[in-house]
Amino acid sequence: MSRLVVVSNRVADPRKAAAGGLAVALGDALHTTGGLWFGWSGHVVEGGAAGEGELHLQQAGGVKLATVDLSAEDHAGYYLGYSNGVLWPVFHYRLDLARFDADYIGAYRRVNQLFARKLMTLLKPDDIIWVHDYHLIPLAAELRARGARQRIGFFLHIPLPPQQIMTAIPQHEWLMRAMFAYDLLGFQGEADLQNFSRYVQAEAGAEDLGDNRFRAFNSTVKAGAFPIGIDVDEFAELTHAREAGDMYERMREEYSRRKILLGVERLDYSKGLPQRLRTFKALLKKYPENLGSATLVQIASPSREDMGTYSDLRQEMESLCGAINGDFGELDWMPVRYIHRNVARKRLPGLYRVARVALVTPLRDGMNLVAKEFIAAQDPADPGVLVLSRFAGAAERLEGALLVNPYDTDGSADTIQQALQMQLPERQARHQRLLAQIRTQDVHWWRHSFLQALAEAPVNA
Ligand code: ADQ
Repeated sequence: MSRLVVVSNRVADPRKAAAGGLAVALGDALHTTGGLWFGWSGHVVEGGAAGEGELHLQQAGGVKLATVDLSAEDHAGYYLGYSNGVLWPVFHYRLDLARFDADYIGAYRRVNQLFARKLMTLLKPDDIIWVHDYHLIPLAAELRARGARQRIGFFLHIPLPPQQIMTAIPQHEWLMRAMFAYDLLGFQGEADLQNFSRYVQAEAGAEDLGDNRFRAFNSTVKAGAFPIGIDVDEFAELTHAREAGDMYERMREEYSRRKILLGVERLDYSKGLPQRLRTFKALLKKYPENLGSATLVQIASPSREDMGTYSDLRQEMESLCGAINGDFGELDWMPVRYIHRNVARKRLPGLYRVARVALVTPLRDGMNLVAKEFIAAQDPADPGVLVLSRFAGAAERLEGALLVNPYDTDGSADTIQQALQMQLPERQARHQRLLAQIRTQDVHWWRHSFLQALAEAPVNA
């Protein structure tokens, strides 16, 4: 069996509980093949030379972890700059938030070259290489330039926008050419795959060879939609563990006379948080029977705090929450509980289970795993209702959720009211359908189907 090599911006020790479902799922595959996980160490070296970084090797059970430090200059240009200041906003359809600073692209290339150089020293000829996400689009091209002949696959965790948006990136042609150095490109959904197909045919004159194979720049790449899932059994187990149980009991006691609406995400502008608060305010105005009862528990964990757009969002959230509580709150009822912190992974299921309605309303999201975790954590005898944005990748397949357009404040408020009013038989029927879906396409299915497609793809080397 070939060894699996996973490359991603950050590396997690798969043995640690905090690592999360993705790390555990990749950890399984790495473990069985005696694999290697390569990425940035998370260390930023002040005054370090650009394009240089020390390589650290560590054994984590059967898995080898290889990480590289970054100089402060590279971190600023590659991570904060090009990855999160250009690619993240543009791929989430937010051209207005992109900063096309000419220095960023140099750092992005430099770090991908650094990774390729270091990784080459660790590769074996029959390795299978799986590269993850927007930080590393040119990695395969850099590896190929250094002689790598292994199979290389890429999975994009975030959306791929339509051609008209992609082409606003000054280096979009270079990025597109780099994608053709892979043997397999995986996207979250059919919409992303279609965007890719139209984009490469229109901009590169790529030939559609059928079966989602495209030929351009003297290479052939196979593309596919591989919607990521969660480990449903692991999550169900977490739901019954002590930490989740404690959380559930505490919340149930505290909110015994209320209906909890729950939001959980990183504080990111793609997640539609201000829009959600405005919708909640509209709900209270339009359906006053919710006054004194409906409580929005909004957990938003700190994310990319050293970027201006994120601190602006933090301020906006604080002011919106304050205004709603000030206008609608009573001495014995606060409409919004806003917590700007991480919740321990083991406690999350308890929170999901106590919620009557989950609000998963991103403006744009590759998939959204919170939606799936919420479903997995419900009590099938008395499940909560999932209100899901039509712009989350998850909406392509989660039939049974109530879909909303998060830009439509009034319409979304109506749908939330419908969720709050939904009777038990309908809640149960919807939940059953949702649970069946997340079980069919869980994280193991995702990994197997991607790796199988990669093993079958013709190699570009
Ligand atoms: P994210 O944008 O981070 O992921 P998501 O898919 O929802 O979004 O995953 C977030 C994970 O972090 C979930 O497992 C969730 O439980 C956890 N989490 C979020 N907020 C938390 C909090 N406050 N406290 C504790 N845990 C929290 C990117 C893409 C998504 C895609 C995933 C996986 O943007 O579209 O679904 O990768 O491919």
